[in-house]
Amino acid sequence: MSELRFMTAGESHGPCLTAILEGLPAGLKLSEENINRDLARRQQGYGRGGRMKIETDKVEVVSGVRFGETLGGPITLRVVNKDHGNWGGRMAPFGEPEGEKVTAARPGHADLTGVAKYAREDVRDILERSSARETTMRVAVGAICKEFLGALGMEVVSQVLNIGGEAVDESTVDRSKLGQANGSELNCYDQAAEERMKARIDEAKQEGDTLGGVFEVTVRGVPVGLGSHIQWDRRLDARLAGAMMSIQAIKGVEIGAGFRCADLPGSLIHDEVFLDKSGMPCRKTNRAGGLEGGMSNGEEIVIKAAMKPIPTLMQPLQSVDIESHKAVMACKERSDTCAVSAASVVGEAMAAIVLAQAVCEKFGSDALVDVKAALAAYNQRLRKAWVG
Ligand code: EPS
Repeated sequence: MSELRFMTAGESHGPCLTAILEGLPAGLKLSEENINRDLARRQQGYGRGGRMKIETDKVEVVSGVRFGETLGGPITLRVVNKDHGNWGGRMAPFGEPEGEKVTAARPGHADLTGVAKYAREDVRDILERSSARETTMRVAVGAICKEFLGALGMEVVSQVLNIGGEAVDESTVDRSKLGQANGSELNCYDQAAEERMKARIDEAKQEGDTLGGVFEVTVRGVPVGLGSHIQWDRRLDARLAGAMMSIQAIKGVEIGAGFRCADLPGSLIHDEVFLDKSGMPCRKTNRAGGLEGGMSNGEEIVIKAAMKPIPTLMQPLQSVDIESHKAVMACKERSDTCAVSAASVVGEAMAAIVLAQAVCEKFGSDALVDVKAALAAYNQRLRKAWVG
């Protein structure tokens, strides 16, 4: 298995968020601007709440990089929570507790199960870590992995397909434009659908409600044969699905035709194989979503993820108080009406991390120059086998 791994730390209103990424090769050029660009993309989106007006997430790289190049050692990243300054001593690591306890658990959040499992008496002890603010660090780590994949000719892009039932007409989307800035406030490539989505978000906000949706992540330029059919935990489709499912509020993942595979016969699902002009195998359809037998087949990898509506409702749902054990309405924390476009940026990051892991497994991870040479030699072998 790959040595590439990462871990995040930090509470939503603690002093800062941190990540350590280990296992990327040395010699990869990095720029803070590219990491910060993705951090800013994650913060944007129609329907985001007040917190995003306070924060301007900027990365600090405090290890593993020298003069803009990776050294091969653990890369430590930090993003300061500006809001921490407004919280006085309420998130202090030591000293007497300050501030009111949160005791009314929100249905749909980690609150109720978290206080039971960790024996806490303040829901804040749970919600601070379960908050999707943690995804800031996944995006920073993912931005670095994207640079690595980019150096090998791969690209990770995304689009929002559905918000609260307002869906994109996928037949009108020019897929070659995915990843290009188009002025959309929802990372959406169907303008008419975006207008409907925004109206739906306005309506939900008015009603004190929240909305989920669907986003899609596409990875282009993927070499044939990442992942493996050999063992369950080496299957790339399983690893990508798990990575998507690990994003807060994700309730469903599809690869390629996904659940549609259940309705259609094999003749309408499997992608027929042809020879391209140069004599290499190719496919004219991609219902497999670029993955067959747990391995990349060289087509675009296409993953969809469904996000549930955020559980913090301004018109709260019925719940229970963990202290008085009385029926109460759930607590109201400042929150977002909809964060599906933010989640699409997190989806890109998770896909990039898993792909970077799989690349390192197959082509090595000490020096970028050696990884590039191993990939080139492999592609040459495949071409030679077919074309001579
Ligand atoms: C988020 C920061 C949070 C929320 C949101 C995501 O900030 P705060 O709690 O200070 O408003 O806006 O988190 C949730 C909705 C949640 O349920 O955890 C972020 O940085 O993305």
